[in-house]
Amino acid sequence: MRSADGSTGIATVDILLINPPWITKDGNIWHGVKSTSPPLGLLYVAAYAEERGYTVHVMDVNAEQLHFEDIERFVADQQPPWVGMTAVTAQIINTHRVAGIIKRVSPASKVVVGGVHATAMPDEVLREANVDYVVRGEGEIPFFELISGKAPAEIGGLSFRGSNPLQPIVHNPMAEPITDLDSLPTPAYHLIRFDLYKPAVGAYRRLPSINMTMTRGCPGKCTFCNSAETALRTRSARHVVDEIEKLQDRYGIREVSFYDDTLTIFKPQVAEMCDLIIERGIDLTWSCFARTDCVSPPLLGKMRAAGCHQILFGIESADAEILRNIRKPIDIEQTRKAVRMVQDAGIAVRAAFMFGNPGETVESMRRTIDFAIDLDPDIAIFNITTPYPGTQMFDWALRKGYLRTLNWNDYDLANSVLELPTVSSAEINRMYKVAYREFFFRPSYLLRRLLKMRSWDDIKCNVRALRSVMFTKATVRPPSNGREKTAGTWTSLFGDRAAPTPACT
Ligand code: B12
Ligand code: SF4
Repeated sequence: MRSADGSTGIATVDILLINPPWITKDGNIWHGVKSTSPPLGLLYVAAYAEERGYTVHVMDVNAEQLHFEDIERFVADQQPPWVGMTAVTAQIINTHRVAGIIKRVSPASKVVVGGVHATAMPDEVLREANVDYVVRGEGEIPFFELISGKAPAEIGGLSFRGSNPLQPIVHNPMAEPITDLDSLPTPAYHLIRFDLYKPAVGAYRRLPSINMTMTRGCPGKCTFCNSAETALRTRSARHVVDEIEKLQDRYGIREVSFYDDTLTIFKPQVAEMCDLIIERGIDLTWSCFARTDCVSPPLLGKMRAAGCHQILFGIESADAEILRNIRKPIDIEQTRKAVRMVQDAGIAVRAAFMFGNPGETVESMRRTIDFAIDLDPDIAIFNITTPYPGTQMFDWALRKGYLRTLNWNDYDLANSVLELPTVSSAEINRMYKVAYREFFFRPSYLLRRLLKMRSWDDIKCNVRALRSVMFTKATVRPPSNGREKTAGTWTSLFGDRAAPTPACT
């Protein structure tokens, strides 16, 4: 490893990690809602390498509002031997653009891409010559092994261009999932500027806020989700609470957004975490994601007492047939009960719904909107179904010829990229707008929001959120050429549709 040297053109960092630019388009509901969270995956990879003696620099292009020229200047000046980038699908086109810049101004830098899109589409990512390696799945160990000189052929989860013309891209078997999550260091939050981050409007109570995870993986089988059937593991409650205290000492954090897929899947550990927060008198507010079949009144009581103020449930649809199609067959009466249970415990509910799932019709979307209004969660989020690469839904849609576009910039949940035989994209987009307007512009809802405002910041946030709802519009892309349109039968799309929902431990 090289020592630090301040002079131009000599690397002062061993590794540059970049969160590439995220596209923001008019019409995306996130447009105008200024929020961004620390790139947790990159910070885990960074911390693991730092702990082993490497110097790391993180550029979060979105939070720092950097331009391509800023990246170019930094890379030209620093010539970092290793550059790692993370990407969800909607970032991958920009990731390649950044990779091109890196190779142009620092040809010796090795470019590694990880994250959910690279994991799903390693061949595609490596077809671009500017990318040298793809790390599939958890990145800490494979990335460290790569930079420390282990032979690529021996690194679990690594994909790279090999020398065999018959097999130009080599995909090593996946690395074993990290079982002892307590062995991982705290994400390298010290490498980012805390003041630049803020969760989405309505999703937090206090600042500074931080995102963290207790668990990894999800046993759910949802066809639209990249987390489906991934190895489920948890950190110990003590490890999480120690980390919270450390972050409070270092950065004065007052709020945590738990970004676990379903935090409450490990009920005993979450209960223990709450007990520890209460016992140690930690002043904290926090939120998390959960499933409506993974909460119970005693747990919710503890969560509330430990500072939980909001839970996000992915409810998706009010139509039982659609819920079966997407392999999330939770009974809507159970959902109704869970929402009441959470609200009775004094915790707010943020409910997420999807439009445009297999089997969707105008009537089913109407039912979903009516259900959302009747359920009356504190906040609702409506998304347009997007079949991401790596999901069952993507494979199915590709097979059936239902994808309107393979331009990944359009895979941002505010575009209709699926063309279904049961409903047109135009109808989906229309109902998407109707949903936002009908849900948020109810006088009773507006009054409730108004009464909850406590500060000037609250008012500003709410006005921004309402403005963005008012101007929400989804985009319809023209169908891609040669797309084969076949009518599907919705009853046997994903095999075991009525698979049992995952049991909470
Ligand atoms: C929390 C969350 C959010 C939060 C915060 C995102 C953030 N910036 O932190 C919010 C709500 C803001 C959000 C927004 C979006 N999200 Co989101 N989100 C998640 C969620 C639930 C957890 C992310 C997380 O923190 N994971 C924990 C970290 C540790 O895991 P990780 O990022 O995967 O990183 C590990 C590996 O992937 C790898 N790795 C990652 N990067 C790199 C880089 C290198 C170099 C290496 C070697 C390895 C490596 O190593 C890491 C450590 O092991 C995931 C689902 C999931 N379980 O991952 C969805 C998920 C990532 N989100 C998704 C989507 C679609 C979005 C949005 C596009 C939605 C929208 N329209 O706005 C935006 C995109 C915003 C953006 N630019 O990131 C999809 C992505 C699907 C896809 N193929 O694109 C996911 C997978 C959910 C799903 N549908 O299945 N999201
Ligand atoms: S329960 Fe949530 S995180 Fe798990 S597979 Fe389904 S949508 Fe994904």
